[in-house]
Amino acid sequence: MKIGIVLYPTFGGSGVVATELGKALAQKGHEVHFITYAQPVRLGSYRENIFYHEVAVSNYPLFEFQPYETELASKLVDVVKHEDLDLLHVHYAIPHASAAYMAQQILESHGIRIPFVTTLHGTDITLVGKDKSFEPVISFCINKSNAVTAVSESLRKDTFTHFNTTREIHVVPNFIQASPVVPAAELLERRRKYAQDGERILCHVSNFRPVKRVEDVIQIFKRVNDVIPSRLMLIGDGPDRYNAERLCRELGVCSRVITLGKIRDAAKLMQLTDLFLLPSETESFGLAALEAMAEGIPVVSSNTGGIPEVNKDGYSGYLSNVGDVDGMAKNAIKILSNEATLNQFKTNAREQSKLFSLEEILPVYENIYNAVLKDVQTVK
Ligand code: GMT
Repeated sequence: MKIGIVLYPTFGGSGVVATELGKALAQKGHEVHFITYAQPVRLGSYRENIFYHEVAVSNYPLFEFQPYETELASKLVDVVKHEDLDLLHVHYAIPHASAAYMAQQILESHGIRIPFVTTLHGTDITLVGKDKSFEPVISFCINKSNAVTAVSESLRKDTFTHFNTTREIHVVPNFIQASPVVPAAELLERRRKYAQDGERILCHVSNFRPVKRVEDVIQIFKRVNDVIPSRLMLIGDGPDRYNAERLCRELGVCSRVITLGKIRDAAKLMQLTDLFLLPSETESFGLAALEAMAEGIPVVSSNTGGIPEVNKDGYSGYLSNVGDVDGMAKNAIKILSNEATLNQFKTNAREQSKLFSLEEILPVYENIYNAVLKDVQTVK
């Protein structure tokens, strides 16, 4: 198949999933064309069967806001036509599904039929979607997509709650490619750069948006560090980084906190840690938690949105209500205070992550692609 993938190229989970999916499809022999405004962060170096088409964003002075959606739709028309694509897979309803719909209509007028699959990731539904002004466009795009997927059952339900649609939405969870277990001696050596022997390392990875509640991360860490000598590794950057650093100073824990900023391959650092914190306000899935679990790192998280579908309470970690920093700290201490308990949670976390392996999920997407292609051929 020749597949066009439209995504946000940044560090966000949707971009990561879309890029990893494209890489896996290419490895299986499909021809994959990424179409977006910058090189996707996780794309890395040259790979066979992968092509990247950059959408040039104009800076014509008349436009105070550049018409990205229109530029993307034009690029899609061009790439579908000249690369002879079979289908488009767009990640995010707006502006990607709306641009795909526009491209589909234009191509139709040229006698070319191209189906598009829309994957809903969360922010488009749970955050943006709550701004009612977007509702007509998002509902329309969902209804016009040739197939729609959502990354969790919770997101699927939210979509029906917030949008005017009754169409079928397939739940296709995010996935992870299992990484080889790193020998303990090597991990210990690398971990000594960040913590002394006997200390625990807690970790948080996000884009530091308010929805991630990074200040809760600091509050939880303070409570844990009061009982168990620990370090906190913060990976990522965003609007709440300043608030997080200010709170560290206020609570007097700065010297215990390692703030690393944006890192392309966060998993290499996550694997040095003992516990992942994800106290988010809302999370359609929580890919970062799954990435931690795949490295054998248990997760203490909130119980919001799709997180309970990923992190199993009392098994791969613990769940608490949003904002319950005392409860999350208690749970963290429960996991970290005893070596045997910690090792059991680490094993469980890795086991739980296997339910979301790439090998399980890739064929699900391929089946959806085949079904939409069949539908289009039948209509022809
Ligand atoms: O919230 C983020 O970190 C970014 C955001 C995105 O759009 O890339 O993530 C959303 O999609 C991820 C991949 O499906 C999910 O794992 C995240 O839970 C989801 N974020 C929210 O729902 C807030």
